[in-house]
Amino acid sequence: MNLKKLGWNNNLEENIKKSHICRDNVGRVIFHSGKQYKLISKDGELIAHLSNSYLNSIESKSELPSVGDWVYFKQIDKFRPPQILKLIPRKNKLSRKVSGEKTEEQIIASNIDIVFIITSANQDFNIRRLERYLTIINEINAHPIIILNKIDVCKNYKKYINEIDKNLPNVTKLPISAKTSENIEEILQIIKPGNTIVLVGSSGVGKSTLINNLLGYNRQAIDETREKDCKGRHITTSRELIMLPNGGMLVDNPGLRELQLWSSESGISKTFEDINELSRHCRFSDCFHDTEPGCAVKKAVDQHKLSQKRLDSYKKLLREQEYLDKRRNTYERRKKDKQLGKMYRKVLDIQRLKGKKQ
Ligand SMILES: Nc1nc2c(ncn2[C@@H]2O[C@H](COP(=O)(O)OP(=O)(O)O)[C@@H](O)[C@H]2O)c(=O)[nH]1
Ligand SMILES: [Mg+2]
Ligand SMILES: [Zn+2]
Repeated sequence: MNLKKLGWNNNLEENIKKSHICRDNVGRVIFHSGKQYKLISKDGELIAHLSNSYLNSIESKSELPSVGDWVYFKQIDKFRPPQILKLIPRKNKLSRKVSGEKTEEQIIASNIDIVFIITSANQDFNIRRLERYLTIINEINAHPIIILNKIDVCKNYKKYINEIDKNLPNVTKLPISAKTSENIEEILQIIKPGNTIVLVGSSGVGKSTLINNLLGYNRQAIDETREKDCKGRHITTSRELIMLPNGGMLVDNPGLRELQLWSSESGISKTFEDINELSRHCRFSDCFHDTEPGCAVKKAVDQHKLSQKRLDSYKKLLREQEYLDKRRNTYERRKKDKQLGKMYRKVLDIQRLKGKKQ
């Protein structure tokens, strides 16, 4: 197996050199379930287990290897599967807040080059949702590409393309049909050997159909039952790195329905560069673009140079970010308090033991 085809690069090479890790002992996570990890290495696929030393060394779940991560593994004795000993630092990671009340990070995939944002040319299409995806992707410095699918059943799909042009300038977009293979060639040209690509988008937009088309056989389950309401169900149950025949790797996604921002400060400013640029001309540097006098952003809205909806969307994402930052800070402080408590009790125990001995 050629490691470069799996995404290996100079940065990673430098990294293992510094840690004196041999290239024979690095693998990329294709899939995992609990402590069991399916890796692909120079010598092909193998199953490895997370070592106890790894588990003991981490402070939060986000430090566990996830799909797309590079890890250092070793066969310690021949009676046990190879052990994962270390995580090789990630270039980036796509994460979300775990669903529900907890403010904890859940990693979807790591070391990502490109994200395909799939939408379909029907009622699924929603500029605000695309903006949200873009914010998250820009934050992690991956290259976003909007894919407008199902153009075979939409006579006037150009109106969606115009909408993208108008609202999301400078974003690469591609109209396709995963079913009839229209423009599939262009997608294949985008994907270079060694590229890691994550597919995001609501369920039913055709992510699995597109993957099957690119692979040339039916690997991913497709839900035909709800085709009429265009919604689809989540039937992709596990996340996995899928190798394409011409090189390149894809990650299909189960359940991104409630995709929430995790960290996205720079992602917001990159996605809303136009608003950022305008705000430099506001009279007050901390202008909320609300009722302040001399607001250049509001002026642009009045002059129809910027849509009110885009401004609302920008503010909404900022508010969400702020709320999440606060919650995360509280969560992290509580975690630290817990750790301190644990340490304190340990010290007390040791002192007590010492006392007994004397
Ligand atoms: N007409 C048409 N239907 C498609 C296309 N791509 C996917 N579909 C249909 O959309 C439904 C959901 O597709 P699926 O790949 O399961 O979506 P996923 O939830 O995003 O993985 C299925 O009924 C597919 O046959 C397309 O390009 N054109
Ligand atoms: Mg699917
Ligand atoms: Zn302003």
